[in-house]
Amino acid sequence: MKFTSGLIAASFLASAAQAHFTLQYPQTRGFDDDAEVTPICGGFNNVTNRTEFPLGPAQIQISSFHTTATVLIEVAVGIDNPTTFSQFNTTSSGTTYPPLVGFNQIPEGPACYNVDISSLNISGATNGTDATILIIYDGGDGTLYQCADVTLVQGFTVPKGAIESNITCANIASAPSTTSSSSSSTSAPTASGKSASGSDMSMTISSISLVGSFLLAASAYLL
Ligand SMILES: [Cu+2]
Repeated sequence: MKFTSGLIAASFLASAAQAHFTLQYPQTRGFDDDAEVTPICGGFNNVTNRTEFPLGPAQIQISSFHTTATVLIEVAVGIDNPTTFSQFNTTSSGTTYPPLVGFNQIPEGPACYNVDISSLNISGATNGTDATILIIYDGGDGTLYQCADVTLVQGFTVPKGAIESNITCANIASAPSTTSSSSSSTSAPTASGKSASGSDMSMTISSISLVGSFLLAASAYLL
């Protein structure tokens, strides 16, 4: 991966006609590339389908179509159709819990995460509880959203074939706090070997863009 001026150009010129990212598993509430910028669920405001999802160990897979992107995955539990960011990462009684995946930076291609909702010890997250998983994504052309509506099922495991078999799912520790931009992942994939002279600048621009784009999302934790 090279951070050259091409990356900057790509960030500004990325066409809405090209996919930003897709959600492979669990099943998305809906995907509309042009509406993906619309909070909080990428233009899909109503729950139309709910699939079973493990209450325990599970995987979430997306496919990313930007050279580099940052991913944040949150869950709302016990709410039929969350409509605001403040309904994520917090119980009905106001207790906060961390995101499933906190500000993970990824290269282009598939990205898979091991998650375990039961490990968050969310009161009210039991067998049969409704939940909505929210993927927030920034590939440099705006903050994008997709949701997946699920029912948490004890003992359920991700069906074979739901996750691409040739990829490794990452164990990403949820960020304990997102009140500071310093908590976001800064471990960007570095230019292998020689880096172009514009590397530092494009990285800086990229970082500024990411921090700005995620401020709204991050503020949800503070509410
Ligand atoms: Cu995009």
